[in-house]
Amino acid sequence: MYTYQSSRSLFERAQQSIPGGVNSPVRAFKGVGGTPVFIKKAQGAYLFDADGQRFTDYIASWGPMILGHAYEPVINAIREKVADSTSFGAPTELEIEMAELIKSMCPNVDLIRMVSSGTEACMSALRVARGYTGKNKFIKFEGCYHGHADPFLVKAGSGVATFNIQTVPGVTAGAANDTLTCAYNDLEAVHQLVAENKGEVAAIIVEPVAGNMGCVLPEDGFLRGLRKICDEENMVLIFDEVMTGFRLALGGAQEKFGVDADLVTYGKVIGAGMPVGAFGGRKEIMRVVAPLGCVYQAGTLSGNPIAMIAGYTLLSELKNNPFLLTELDAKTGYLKDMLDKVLKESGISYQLNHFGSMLSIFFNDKPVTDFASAASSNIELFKKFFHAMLKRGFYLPPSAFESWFLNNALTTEDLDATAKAVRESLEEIG
Ligand code: HOZ
Repeated sequence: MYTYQSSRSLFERAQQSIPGGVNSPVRAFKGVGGTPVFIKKAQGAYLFDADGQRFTDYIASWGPMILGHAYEPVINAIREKVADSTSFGAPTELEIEMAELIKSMCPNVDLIRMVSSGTEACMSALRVARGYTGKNKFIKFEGCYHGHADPFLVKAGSGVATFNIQTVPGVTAGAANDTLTCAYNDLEAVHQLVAENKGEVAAIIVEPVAGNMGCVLPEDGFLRGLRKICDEENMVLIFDEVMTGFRLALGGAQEKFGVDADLVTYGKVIGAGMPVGAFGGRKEIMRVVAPLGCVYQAGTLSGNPIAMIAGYTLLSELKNNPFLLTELDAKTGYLKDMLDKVLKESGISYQLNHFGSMLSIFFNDKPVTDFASAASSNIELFKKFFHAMLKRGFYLPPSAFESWFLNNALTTEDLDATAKAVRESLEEIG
């Protein structure tokens, strides 16, 4: 059973120097209560806390650890590269190789620019869409999270939803006025927003499978419908693949759903967990980016050699061994079926949303298809469930509004043990 010994004292100490004791809000555990677990290291499918206690990891650093932690080829590549210095602020051949590799997996990406985070990628993609179309407004969906740049912090998911922050102080009305929102999966509402703002909407940005309100799937025709609206109205379709890119398929959600976006954003996955992001897409749009065009975007650490070699190694592994993603999906399907059985037997109302290697349990008797339905779930029960799992050594997302991410280091024994822990946890809280 988990004890919080070192984490408690580290959390107290952290709060003296870091806002809320953490460098990203969700990990403070305010969404579930209690003391955050301070991690010392991770290997394969497991996290180890400051006391050396082991947890089976179901967040995979929020996506990128697709093949597990400290994946040997990635670690070896970083070790070798770091001896050549950690940053140059000048171009390298490796950046070209990285761009070429991504293009080989995502055929509709003609040009791609590296940045240092998913936030930066989304913020830059939006600027590009605005610069390209000459329009200011854009549509985002309630409960979707595209990083913390001002225009996206309107009805956002992830920590904003977890802490129920209605309006983010510091985001000016000027920055937020051009953000139009409607419910995920509601194509009719998108049509209405476009009609009400005729000729003013530059882009639609969407998580093609949402992971920031828990895992919420696009309904049949939703993504295709967005594509059609963008084509008809000369708007740029942006897929935020920070969570889904290279995880759902080599070509991400674009490949999985057969829908091409105009611009795509990626995050930590292309650095194998190092601080990286990227945005890319059709060349006629990407040509507006400086220095080709005047849409300015820059970063000294963009294309950082250590981040590039880590990401290049991970993505090459995935590309050269396509069975890895198939295997991961199969493992997730195996776990999902066991969870379904265990949840059904518990008699507790639930929804199990699942796509590829992402899943979420919502304690809800109605389907969860958007933020309103996700938020109508029994959050208090989720909190109890989270802690019941944690004390059994299973680290789930510490928020009812985040997806689980599986990694391929998980063994059948791990998955069986997870199902057993879920059964015990449900008995405990039911
Ligand atoms: N916003 C991230 C997941 N949606 C959480 C980031 C973190 O706390 O590390």
